[in-house]
Amino acid sequence: SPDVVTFGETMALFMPQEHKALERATTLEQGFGGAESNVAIGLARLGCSVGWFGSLGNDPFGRMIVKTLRGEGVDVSRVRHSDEAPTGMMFREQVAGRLAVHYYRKHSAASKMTPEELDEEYIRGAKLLHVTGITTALSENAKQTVLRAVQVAKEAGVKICFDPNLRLKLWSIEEAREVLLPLAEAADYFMPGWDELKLLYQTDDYEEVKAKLLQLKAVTVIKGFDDTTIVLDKEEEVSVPFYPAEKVVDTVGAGDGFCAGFLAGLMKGMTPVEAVGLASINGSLVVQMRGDWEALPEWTAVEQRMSAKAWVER
Ligand code: KDG
Repeated sequence: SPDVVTFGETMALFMPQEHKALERATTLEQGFGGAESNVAIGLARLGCSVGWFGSLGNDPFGRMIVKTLRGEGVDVSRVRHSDEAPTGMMFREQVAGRLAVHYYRKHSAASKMTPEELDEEYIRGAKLLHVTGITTALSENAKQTVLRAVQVAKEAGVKICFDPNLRLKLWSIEEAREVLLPLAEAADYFMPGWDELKLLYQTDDYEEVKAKLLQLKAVTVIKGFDDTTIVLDKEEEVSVPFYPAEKVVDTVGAGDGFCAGFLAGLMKGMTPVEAVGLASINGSLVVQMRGDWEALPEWTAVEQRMSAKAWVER
């Protein structure tokens, strides 16, 4: 198995050119995105061994996704192509300067994934399993698939990384809490954004949130707390400033790029605080280009930036 294994739903992505609104667009740019495959591409570009799987439709979009991932060096040997259901789709547009996402993913191939389809040996053979809350919001069976994968990993001593990736278009905060908080308890690395934590724990008070997080066994990496990242566990609480972005074009995928950098750091033997340094560079590069993963850097580009690392302070 690859060192890092991840899975979830990856969708075809369509965006109007020149930031037009969808209602008026005549041409759309085609791409794809999915939180977990974004992470997988990020890891592969940083030279890590990584596999992504999920169900795609037996259709042109499914083929585009799997071919591109394969080309990026992601192991796609466990991907399924369904004849029964299509690849999910999403559309993005800028409306009055704000990003709007439209999903066409109900009854998609990915939403039909089941625990029985998991190749458990593939998970057992990895060093780390990465899952996100998006998959658990897709359907009951997709949620069960995540829970089973986490259980398999846990029993085999495979580390678990969990990004809640709260998507309130997919479920309510009450439903989300019930599923995401137990997953945070199962994780070795918990990667929420500060905005997500406020919603999950129903408070804006950092000290209150911190008290909850300290009950977890995980190292928590809080993204986006006053332009810093906080690494928190029972031994330490370290705030790492964001690596500055020269320009911000499209913030979608920043969290995934961050996560890929963090996991790559761990795989390269860094401490969580060091890995956040790498994660922050990765995240800052992603936001400077359109798309979820296109701007993810190769290892050499990150290495150069890391050696000029006066900005990392403990
Ligand atoms: O993190 C980026 C993802 O949100 C995007 O790629 C789409 O996976 C996606 C989702 O379900 O929102």
